[in-house]
Amino acid sequence: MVGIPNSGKSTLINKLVGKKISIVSHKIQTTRFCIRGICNFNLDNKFKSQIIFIDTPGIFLPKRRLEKAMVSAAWSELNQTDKTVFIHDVSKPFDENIKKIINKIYRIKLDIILVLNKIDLISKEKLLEKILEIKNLYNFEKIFLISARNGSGCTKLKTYLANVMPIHSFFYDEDTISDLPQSILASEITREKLFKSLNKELPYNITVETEQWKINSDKSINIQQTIYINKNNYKPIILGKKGQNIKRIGILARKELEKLLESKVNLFLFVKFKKNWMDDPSKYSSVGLNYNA
Ligand SMILES: Nc1nc2c(ncn2[C@@H]2O[C@H](COP(=O)(O)OP(=O)(O)OP(=O)(O)O)[C@@H](O)[C@H]2O)c(=O)[nH]1
Ligand SMILES: [Mg+2]
Repeated sequence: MVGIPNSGKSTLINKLVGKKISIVSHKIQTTRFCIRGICNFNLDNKFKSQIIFIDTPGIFLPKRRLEKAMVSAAWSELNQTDKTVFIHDVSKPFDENIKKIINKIYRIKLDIILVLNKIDLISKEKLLEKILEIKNLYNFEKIFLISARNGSGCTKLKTYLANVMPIHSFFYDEDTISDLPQSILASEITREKLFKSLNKELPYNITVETEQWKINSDKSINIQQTIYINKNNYKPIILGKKGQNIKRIGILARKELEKLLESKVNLFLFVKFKKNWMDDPSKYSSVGLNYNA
C-alpha cells in the first residue's frame, strides 16, 4: 500500500487486518517504517485466505536522513509485492506530484490498483467527477471507493485482493496479525500520542524506545520507555506545566497498550536529550530502515 503522506494507508490496513497494527495521526509522515499486517479471512465462506498487507511511509521529497530512509523503504517494498495499491485521499487534488509518483510506480509494476480513500469527505457528484478525471489519465487495474475510517468499500477491496493472490501455503500462522515485535508496537503507540498532542515540528524530532519490559507475578506488565529529543528546549514542552502533558500522554498510551496487550500495564516514560539520535545507525536497523538511503 503506497501513497503520499496522510492519504490513509495505516488507517486502511488497520481496518483490513481488524486490529491496530500501525499508528495513525492527522499529521503527515506518521509512519516511519514498513509494517506487515496479516489478514486472515474466509473467502466466500469457503476458502481460507491470507493477505499480507504492507504499510509504508508516505512518499514525499525527503531532505533529512530519516526522511530519505523512510521514503526509500516505501519504494523498496514495491519490488517484492504481488499487487500494488496506490491510496489517494480523494478530498485532495490528483495533482502533478501524485502523477509523478504513479508514473514512477508504473516503471516498476505493470498494474496498479487505485484506492480513492476518504469518500466520506466529498459529495457523490464530486466523486464522479474525480473518477472521470482519473480514468482519462490512467488505465488502473481496478478503482475502489473507500472510507477507511468508517469501513465502507473495505470488504470489496479485501475480496478482490484475496481472489488475485497467488496460490501458496500461508506465510504466517493464523493468529499472527503483524510482524512488529510488541516492544516496537508499544513505542509506536507512545509516539502516536506524542504526534497527536504536540504542535508543529516537534513530533518529527522525537523517537521513542522501549527500554524495559517486565512481566510481574500478577501478569501485569511494567514498560519503561524513553522519549529522545534532539533539542534540549523541547523537554519542557513535552513535560508541560507540572508534568501535566507527559502525564496525559502516558495515560493515553497506557490505556491503549492495556487494550492491545489485554493486561494491566504500568508505563514509565522518561524524556532524554540526544542531539544526534537521527544519526544513530541502530535507530534505523532496528526497524528495517537503510541508514544510507
Ligand atoms: N474522513 C476520513 N479521514 C480518514 C480516512 N482515512 C484516514 N483518515 C484520516 O486521515 C489521517 C491520516 O491517516 P493515516 O492512516 O495516518 O495516513 P497515512 O497515509 O498512513 O499517513 P503517513 O503514515 O503519514 O504516510 C488521520 O487523521 C485519519 O484519521 C477516511 O476514510 N475518512
Ligand atoms: Mg501511516
